[in-house]
Amino acid sequence: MAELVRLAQLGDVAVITIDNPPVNALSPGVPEGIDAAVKQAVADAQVRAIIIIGAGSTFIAGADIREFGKIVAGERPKLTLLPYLLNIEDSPKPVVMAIHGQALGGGLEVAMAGHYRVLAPKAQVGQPEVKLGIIPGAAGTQRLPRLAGVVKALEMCAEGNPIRAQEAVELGIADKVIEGDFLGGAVEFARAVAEKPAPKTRERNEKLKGVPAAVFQTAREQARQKARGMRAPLAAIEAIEAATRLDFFAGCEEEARLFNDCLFSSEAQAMIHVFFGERAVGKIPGLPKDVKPIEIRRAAVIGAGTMGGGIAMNYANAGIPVIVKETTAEALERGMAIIRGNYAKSAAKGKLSQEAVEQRMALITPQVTYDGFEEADIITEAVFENMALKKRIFEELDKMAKADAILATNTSTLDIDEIAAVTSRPAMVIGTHFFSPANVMRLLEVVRGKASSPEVIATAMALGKKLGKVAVLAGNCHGFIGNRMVAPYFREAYFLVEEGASVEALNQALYDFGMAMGPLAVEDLAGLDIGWAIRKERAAHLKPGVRVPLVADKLCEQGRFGQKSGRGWSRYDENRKASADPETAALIESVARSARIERRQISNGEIVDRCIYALINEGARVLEDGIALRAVDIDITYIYGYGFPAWRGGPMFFADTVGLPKVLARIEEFKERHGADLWEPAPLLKQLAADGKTFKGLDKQKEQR
Ligand code: T1G
Repeated sequence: MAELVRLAQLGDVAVITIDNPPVNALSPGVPEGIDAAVKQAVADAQVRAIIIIGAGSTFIAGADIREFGKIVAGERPKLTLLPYLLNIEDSPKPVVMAIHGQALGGGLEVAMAGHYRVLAPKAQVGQPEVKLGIIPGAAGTQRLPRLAGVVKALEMCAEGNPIRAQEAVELGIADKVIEGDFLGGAVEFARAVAEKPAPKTRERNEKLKGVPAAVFQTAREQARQKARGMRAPLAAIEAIEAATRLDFFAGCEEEARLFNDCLFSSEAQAMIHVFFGERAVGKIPGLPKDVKPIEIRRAAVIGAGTMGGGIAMNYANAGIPVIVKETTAEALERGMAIIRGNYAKSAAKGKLSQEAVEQRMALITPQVTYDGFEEADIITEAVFENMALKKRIFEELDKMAKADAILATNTSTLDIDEIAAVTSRPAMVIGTHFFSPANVMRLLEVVRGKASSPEVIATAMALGKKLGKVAVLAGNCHGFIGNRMVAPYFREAYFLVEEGASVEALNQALYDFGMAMGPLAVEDLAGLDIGWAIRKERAAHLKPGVRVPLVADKLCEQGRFGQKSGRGWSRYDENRKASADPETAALIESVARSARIERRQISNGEIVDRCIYALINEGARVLEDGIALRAVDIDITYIYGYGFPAWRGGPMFFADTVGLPKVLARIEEFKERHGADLWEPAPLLKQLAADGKTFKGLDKQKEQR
């Protein structure tokens, strides 16, 4: 077994290198290796100072999260870092932590147990544990406030975002940024502090004093807003508050109690599932290992509307020059003004410098002609959701694009094969379905056609990562993974308001469940006309006699398309603030009456079950049909594209948490009441429930094949 920790000597400085690729996680054997090396260096009379550094691209990315994954199997993870950190801190010789890449979670906790910390210019440090549904478990909530102060420690631990090197020095977390030869600079620093007293972080209590209770109150309120429904951020705040009340060791015990609370929560199981899921979706079984993505140096986008403009921004943000074509100069101007407006907002929030804004704008070339399209490596069509229009455009693109150019469509529902069939290069055609706003939403649904080549699939998946997206591969069917499943989710929302639930109660029930927004609020934001266009395209495919929603079309016929027209399901003021619309309520009642739909009291439980179980049932069908490769692909699609709460793990993981037999029984109930055409349970769901299996288990099985 390769040595996880190496000890070397540069004159009178011992250098301990952690080498556990790919991210130097604190897997079993690493803390023990560090401890042994520190003891050896302390015992060596020649050694005056000790450096701890990471091999490869990073310092330490934290505890080995795979260890947590074992919890599901009922094993208690080995997480006994604390004593090793005390040994480092109690070393009579100064220990300098030399951090390049990331020092995250347990990685920063190791670093803070050292006496000094030096950083490479691009280094980042952070406590991201809350993003896994847990909190720091190795004194991070006790040592960080001692170095950075309570307010910053609260922000770093409750939100989990890393900070850059310079800020870490300014806050007192680190001592110096070393430019140029990093190890050389670290050795020089170590020699300079060798004779100085080694400051122990646990004894630096000055920043813990006199912190008003309001600081914690504010942090809790912010956590409740930003991480709605989550326990971990509140637990992190509690642990840091304990640091201001208790001595170091008692504070560590309180942290350990809170850590274990979180660790064994379904929230943590769900978020660890999402962590590994986000990495698993990038792995495409069956794609030849040697397939090489095509390099994308130049891009072009058809359409500068909401989607086209956002897609162009993604390319510019990734440093890829992009042409944006519109049909008229007015439409182009409108589109470019929205793009510049979006960048201005980011600059106003301090997320981008004005110089960066101008650099990105300079990468976007607006035009009303196809000039330059012949040089693009990928051309993305982002026009209105109409098959005839998309076909016409692909016929045109096929004639002028260079032979090895990829032709991508941003369609959110339409048949990729039908679009590809109008070209002479169906192997180069693929779906790249971005989500609105395309420059913000992290999901990219890559849709393979039956002719899409392995290179083109690999390129689209790699491009997703380059554009800062989480790319999920979907098969070609109506609506692919996301929109195919969202149709029954919306269907039930429409039916529930027709049967008596108010628009507000329906939105609130799903919001309280954890969805970013209720379904009807989402539709008001996106525009009811999008769903209307899709329903019109689908009308011919509907089975006669099956119940269909009635109100949504009526609202559209009255021009009520949601926020953009000030009225939809709800009414919106000039600040787009929603309020109940009595006219909508009256319309719903009259439509229900004329359709003889019985109206009744409907509980929030029924609202959630019908919407979420409709989603899960269709999800099982999407899996059966091979449209999604794994259940986790569906989970990641819904978390990054449809506002499904990550702390529930996604719809399929959530179903496992509830228990498939229970989900199935509830669906059977709905089938009984609303008919098999709407609620026939998916065969896969029935099979798994009968076999006592889970969707996660199914993924594991596939992985092991
Ligand atoms: N444990 C195990 N595996 C890990 C890992 C970790 N901490 N971090 C990454 N990996 C795997 C990952 O699954 C992938 O595997 C490969 O490494 C490359 O990762 C005690 C309790 C460091 C910013 O939350 O944020 O410490 O897919 O694709 O984009 O209080 O990984 O190749 O098989 O993400 O360059 C806290 C988690 C743990 C940081 C690098 N730490 N990692 O990003 O590569 S809890 C974290 C990251 C803790 C203590 C507590 C990122 C990264 P595979 P990657 P990347």
